[in-house]
Amino acid sequence: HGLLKQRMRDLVPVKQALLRDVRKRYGSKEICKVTVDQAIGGMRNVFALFYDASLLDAKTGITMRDYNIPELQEYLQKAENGHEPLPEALFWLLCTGDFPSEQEFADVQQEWKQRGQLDSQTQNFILSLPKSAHPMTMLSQTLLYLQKDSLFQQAYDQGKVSKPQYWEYFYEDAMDLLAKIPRVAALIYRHKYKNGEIISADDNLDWAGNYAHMLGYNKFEVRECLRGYLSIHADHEGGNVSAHTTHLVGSALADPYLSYSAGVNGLAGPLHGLANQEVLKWLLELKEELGDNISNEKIQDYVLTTIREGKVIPGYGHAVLRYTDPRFIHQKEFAARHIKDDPLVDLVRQCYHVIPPVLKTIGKIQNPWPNVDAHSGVLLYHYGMKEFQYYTVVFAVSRALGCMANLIWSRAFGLPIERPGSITMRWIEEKYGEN
Ligand code: FAM
Repeated sequence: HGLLKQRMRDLVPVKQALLRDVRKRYGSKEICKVTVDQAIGGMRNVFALFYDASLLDAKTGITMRDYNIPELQEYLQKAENGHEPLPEALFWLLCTGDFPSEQEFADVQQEWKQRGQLDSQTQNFILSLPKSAHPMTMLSQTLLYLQKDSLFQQAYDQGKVSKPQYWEYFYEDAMDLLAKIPRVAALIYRHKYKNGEIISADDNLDWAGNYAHMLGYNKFEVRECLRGYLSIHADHEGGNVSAHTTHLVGSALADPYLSYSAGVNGLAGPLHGLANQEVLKWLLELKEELGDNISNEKIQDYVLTTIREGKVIPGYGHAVLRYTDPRFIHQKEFAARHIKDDPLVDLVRQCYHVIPPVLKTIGKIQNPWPNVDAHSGVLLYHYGMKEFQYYTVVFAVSRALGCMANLIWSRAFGLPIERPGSITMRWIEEKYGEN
């Protein structure tokens, strides 16, 4: 077994005892009240999920195991001469709450290399998917294809696994899934856009660097871009659609492949992860219509026209955040360090100044500030990945880290099947009606 599994074996009983204690002491305390408005309005600010690896603050943004994005960038391992955090290190942190030592970090990296091989049937499966399918659909389908390899599912089927062991099987599946997902994602890209010309993995590279390499991008800067990208998108607490879906489906003891395939389907919605492809589309259409050197006033008018047409401004707004997303800032700073004179990157910067005041004038929008998706696409576009339908797949490779860490812990904590109650219109009227 790898060092991470050993560490988890030490940690699981300790944290199980902690949770039992928390439950004993605070189990009957009230977290929040739920109004009829909240039930109808997408459950905003209903705190009814237990999800331990990350927490989102409306003002300051995400913390993963209590560390914010700049701290993660500072403390996690980096590549040689690199500035961006490495996702292998982040996964250790998400699982254990501690930063890995060099040896622990190297061990996860090594394990993912060993587990990452795609056999020829899996490659053929991907290469046989219809090219007209959206890359997110291909990813979800391939995760379902790989489900036959689920050790949890096999052991459960054979009656070999009891509840205290669930997490160990989830762990094995999660590690396999994480090891394979960049290779699956890269092959989907090569199949859909590059005539199926496969680029083999380079075992000297890290997880994210290797993903860049297998996609066909070999500049150090692109690797760095992906290292940062895959780290900052990893987790955003439990209530977002992809994390919540994965968690919910997993609660029925659907294995990690089934659970994450479901999460990926949610991420593929335009109000969630697909927003990053929508941003690029919106920016390119704006440029097409308004040309170069666009004035602030013209952008303002364009924003108002988009909204008048009944569409959203992709990349802006958030269900929880009420200020600029620190993940947006991270990418903006990356661009400032690495990218000079790119008209689209400049346009994103200009939009950052111009769009929020316009959105503020539309009273109903709770958060006029940019989210992570407002920036990520232009970075990939800059480095030559023009196929913006693919961008959410990169998000999905990253989100697997958070979803898998949490899924393992959900089984380790022995959390039950999730089953909230629902109400009808009649129920509301009968309970609160005048007579
Ligand atoms: N452009 C236009 N209208 C917007 C808007 C935007 N960017 N953001 C919110 N609104 C509208 C929203 O559609 C709603 O209108 P109706 O009442 O007519 O339905 C109203 O403002 C109130 O919405 P809210 O309470 O401010 O936001 P929600 O919590 O309902 O929704 C988002 C949050 C993210 C779905 C919403 O802001 C949005 O659609 N943004 C654009 C899509 C996007 O960037 N999604 C990515 C979110 C991201 F962080 C992620 O998941 N990866």
